[in-house]
Formats: sequence, C-alpha cells, structure tokens
Amino acid sequence: MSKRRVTYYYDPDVGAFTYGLSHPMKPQRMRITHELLTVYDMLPKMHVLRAKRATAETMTRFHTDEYVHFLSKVTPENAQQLTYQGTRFLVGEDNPAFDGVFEFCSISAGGSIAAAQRLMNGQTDIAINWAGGLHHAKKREASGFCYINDIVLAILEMLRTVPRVLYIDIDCHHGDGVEEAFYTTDRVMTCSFHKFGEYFPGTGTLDDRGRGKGRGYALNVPLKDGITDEAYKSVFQPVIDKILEVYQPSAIVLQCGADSLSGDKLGCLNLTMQGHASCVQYIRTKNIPLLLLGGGGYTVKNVARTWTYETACALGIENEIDLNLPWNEYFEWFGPRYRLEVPESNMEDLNLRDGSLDRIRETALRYLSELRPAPS
Ligand code: VJV
Ligand code: CA
Ligand code: ZN
Repeated sequence: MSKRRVTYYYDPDVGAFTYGLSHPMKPQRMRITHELLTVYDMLPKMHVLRAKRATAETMTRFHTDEYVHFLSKVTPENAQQLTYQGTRFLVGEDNPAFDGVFEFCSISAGGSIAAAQRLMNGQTDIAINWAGGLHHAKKREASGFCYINDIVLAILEMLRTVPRVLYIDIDCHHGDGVEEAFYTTDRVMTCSFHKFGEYFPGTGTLDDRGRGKGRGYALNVPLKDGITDEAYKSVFQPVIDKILEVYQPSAIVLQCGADSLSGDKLGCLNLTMQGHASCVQYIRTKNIPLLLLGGGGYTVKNVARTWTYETACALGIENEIDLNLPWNEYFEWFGPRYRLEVPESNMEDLNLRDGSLDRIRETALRYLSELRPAPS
C-alpha cells in the first residue's frame, strides 16, 4: 500500500460544545475519535495541526453579512429577542442557539479552509477535518444541525487555485447546501448518495441535475432503507469512475457522514464500517488531492470507530491495525465486544426489491455519458 502525506486538523476545544443534552448531534464524537487515533498511535504518522478559527469576514465569502453577524451575536438568552426582530435565521429544535455556537462554527470552518489551503499549496496529499462536513447550511440560514457551510467555504478556497472540484457526499442525508451553492456552475460537480423518500431534507432526486452552465454537474443517487456494502459499492464505484472519466477533477472533497452506517440513531442504511471506509479507500487509489470531512453520525461510538478506521485508510495502514480496541479513556463505550467494527444488521435491503437500484445506476451512468467535456 503506497504512502500518502496526511494532514489531520483537530482543535482540542471542539468536543466541549453541546447542542443541548438530548440533541442527537454530539461534538464530543470528534474528541472520542481523537482519543482512538491517539491510542492507535496514528498521530505521529501524520501532520497534526490546529487551524486558525475562521473569522466572520471569511464566512461571508458564502454567507450573507446579516446572517453571519446574527450568528456572532446570538446566545441562548437573546435568541428569542433577536428572532423576534424579524430575523429568522434559526428555525426550530434542529438548530438551537447553543452556548458558543459561533466559536464552534469558526472551528469547523477554520479546519476545512486550512485543509483546502494546505492541499492547494501541495504540502499534503490528503487533509482531514472530522469537525467539518456540515452540508445543509445555506447562504442566509441554518438547517439540519448545520450553521456555517464549511464545505462550500473550502471548495471556494480550492477554486482560487484549480479549475474543477469534485464533491462526493456519503452522508445518509442529501448534501443540499453544497449542491445549491454550486448548482449553476460547471466548476464544481456535486454527487450525493442518500436516503430519499419521507426523509430530511426532502430534496435530491435523480432529476435534479443542475441548471444553466451547471446542467449535468449535480448528480443525485436516491436510496431506500437498508442498503448493504455490496449494493452500495455496486453503484458508488461505477458512478465515481464515470465522473472521474468525464469530469477529470483537480481535487476531491469527500464528506464522510457516518449516519449511513448500520445502527445509526437517525440513519436507515445498513453499511458496515468497512463498507463505508471502502468509499475512502476507493477514492484514495485515484491519487487526486483529497479533503476528507465529517458530517452526520449519531451513534457516537460507531462514528468514532469509523472515522478512526478511515484515518488509517488515509495513511494506508488499515491492514496493520488491531481490531481489538486498545485501552482508552472511553473504553466502556465500546462494550461488549470492544472491537473496531460496525457490523451489518438483518434489516431488509429495500433497494433490491424491484430492481430499483439497477435502474438508478443505469440512469445515473446515462446522465454522465451525456455530459459535455469539462471546462478547463
Ligand atoms: O426532520 C427534520 C425536521 C423536523 C422539524 C424539527 N424536528 C425536531 C424534527 C423534524 C422536520 N430534521 C432532521 C434534520 C436532520 C439533519 C441531519 C444532518 C446531517 O447528518 O445531514 C449533517 C450533519 C432531523 N432528524 C432528526 C431530528 N431532526 C431530531 C432533532 C432533534 C431531536 C431529535 C431528532 C433536535 C433536538 C432534540 N431532539 C432534543
Ligand atoms: Ca449524502
Ligand atoms: Zn446526515
């Protein structure tokens, strides 16, 4: 397995933020992942960096001044009042005005932007920011646990240097915020695999393919409940191969949302840790500058397991790893087996029922074969 230079961004403060006690999004998962990376002795094998926090001004490269200003001011105490004054930037329980929300966003976005810069400088082959991947955030509003779209900001940073960026999203939810931001340009191709049908955010059908100059440069792969590794791979690999052939991206951003794993609290797919990671392994073999980001993932112990394993994949040392977990600060979380694994469940794969996956693969590949050559 050939080696790559890997840079891992981690801010030790990130794990202390909380969306609220019973909110499914738990920033602590980045700290647990970091602890596993530590006990697996992976830190000495990569550049471990703490990024500069993103400033409000940097965030306005995508978001509106009004929205960023609101986020920088909002607290649990004044949220109602700020919202009453006619601003509806945060809506409902999904996006609470939690303590330190702006600082949390500045860590998440700061990591993704710094990672993009380091890749573009040629200082690293793979950059990782597990605190990033917040794909639902919109230009002027928060959505689905996401406030600032670190992915859009990272891609905008890359577009200063390279002509074409490919965005791939394996989170169980549709990557709507990123798709929308680049819907009318051919300089970014977006490709999201997600559960579709009575599921948040409700967008991402095969027919949503981009508009104007961007026509054909958005691709959606809608899935039903229960997809397993083999079936997922049977659509992921040919679709990605075809995109690489027709689009020839200069860099790839892979959003590794871990709610597509079996047993996720909010997800409904049935991928194992290995199946999820095989997406990372597959992209890595293409030897294109690669940014790995986090995203969803609500069964915290499985998120930590998978992002740890995927960091090992980035380093090319996954075959040397002891799948019996070394002792660590969170050891009791990983019982009763104490293993680095996420097994599949016995749920039915509804994608195989009436040949729906075959039709989706065929249609996606046909759309890609109709694409005109990429802009230079
Ligand atoms: O389905 C929705 C929206 C509602 C309105 C708000 N209620 C709470 C839930 C239904 C229509 N939102 C989704 C958002 C999913 C975001 C996924 C983010 C990512 O993984 O793609 C990237 C990071 C949703 N599903 C489940 C919940 N919200 C949910 C939110 C809660 C909750 C339980 C479930 C918020 C607070 C609390 N419990 C205490
Ligand atoms: Ca997705
Ligand atoms: Zn998700």
